[in-house]
Amino acid sequence: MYFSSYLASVVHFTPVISSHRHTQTHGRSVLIVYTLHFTGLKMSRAADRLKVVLNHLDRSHGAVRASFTSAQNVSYQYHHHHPQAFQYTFDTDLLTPEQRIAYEKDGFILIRNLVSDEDIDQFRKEFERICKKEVKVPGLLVMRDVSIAKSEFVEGEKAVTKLQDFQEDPELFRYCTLPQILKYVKCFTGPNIMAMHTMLINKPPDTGKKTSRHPMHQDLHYFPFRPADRIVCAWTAMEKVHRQNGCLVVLPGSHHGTLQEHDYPEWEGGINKMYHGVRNYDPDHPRVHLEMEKGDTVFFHPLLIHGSGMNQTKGFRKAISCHYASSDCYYIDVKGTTQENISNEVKEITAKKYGIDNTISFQDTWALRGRLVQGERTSM
Ligand SMILES: O=C(O)CCC(=O)C(=O)O
Repeated sequence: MYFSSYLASVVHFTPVISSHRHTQTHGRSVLIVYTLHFTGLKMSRAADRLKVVLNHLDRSHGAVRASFTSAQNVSYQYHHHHPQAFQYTFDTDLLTPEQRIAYEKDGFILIRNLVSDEDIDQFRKEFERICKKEVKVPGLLVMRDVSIAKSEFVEGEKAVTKLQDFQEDPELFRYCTLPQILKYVKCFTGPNIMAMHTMLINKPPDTGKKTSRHPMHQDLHYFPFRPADRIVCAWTAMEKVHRQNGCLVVLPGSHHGTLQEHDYPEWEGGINKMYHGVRNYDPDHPRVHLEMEKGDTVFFHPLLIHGSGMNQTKGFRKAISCHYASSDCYYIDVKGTTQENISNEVKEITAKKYGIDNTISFQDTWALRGRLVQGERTSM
């Protein structure tokens, strides 16, 4: 289904789907045969481009055939094992074929200069107002670095390392509704979009204890909703981020794996609250450091293993992010799964925050936070 909509973005065609078509499954073999009817020169160029793109997608197992006839019919036979054909993205006429394939293959896509300086400056001002307690936001979780929290009193902005759940702050929440962000989000979630999880991360200069690091993890560990492929994170740099101030580090392609066990890493200098790390991952897996300019935005899959390094500068490294999910997603029960540890922790924190007893379910803590930002609230 996703594959056909992808093709439709490149060329206008009448798909004739043969009986060989196996749709999206978690199996490893996909065989799709499409017949495309092209209607002009532009279409042929698009077909050439598509051929190149499909060839990039799979070399060893792929069989991409294009044969033009006098009626300008093109037949593609596409048979591959890895990665699956368009499991992770929808066609919305926005992503180029190359961008779609990059996300399918790597699990992230970086869009430069997506959020304006003016917007980011306003988010920064709002963050300062919150830190100075000029604004009180219901449900907001204000977090402090473990090494700063344990040391001398530090005032205001310098004490705060993360704001979480800012959905009740109209100014910060404006980030989650920016049309240029939602346009991309729709490519991953489809048209019904919920903003589920909001954060402004103010990574502090490391105190020497290496606590400013964020351990490698998969965000899905925190989420009791599925399917994972209909969830995406948008993370926007609020200033230049680079290796020195602890940019994001990702393991490309790790979203093809499953959800791993997570827990607090045993770090000598301590570890921040709720910073669970993935227990086992291949330390030799290639890494990409996402160096970004102010306003650049990365969209990534919730199974992508990622984290961020130590902030070795004197400044606070700021980023704003939102996790979106299709409102067609459904809640799952995490009892007896690897997510039980985080579920208990979140329930406890939420009960404290809202002054309720902790009979609240993990799913309810998310239903409380989620906000529809586009389309219809169908299930979540
Ligand atoms: O901004 C960062 O340093 C990492 C954020 C992150 O991965 C998270 O909070 O899940």
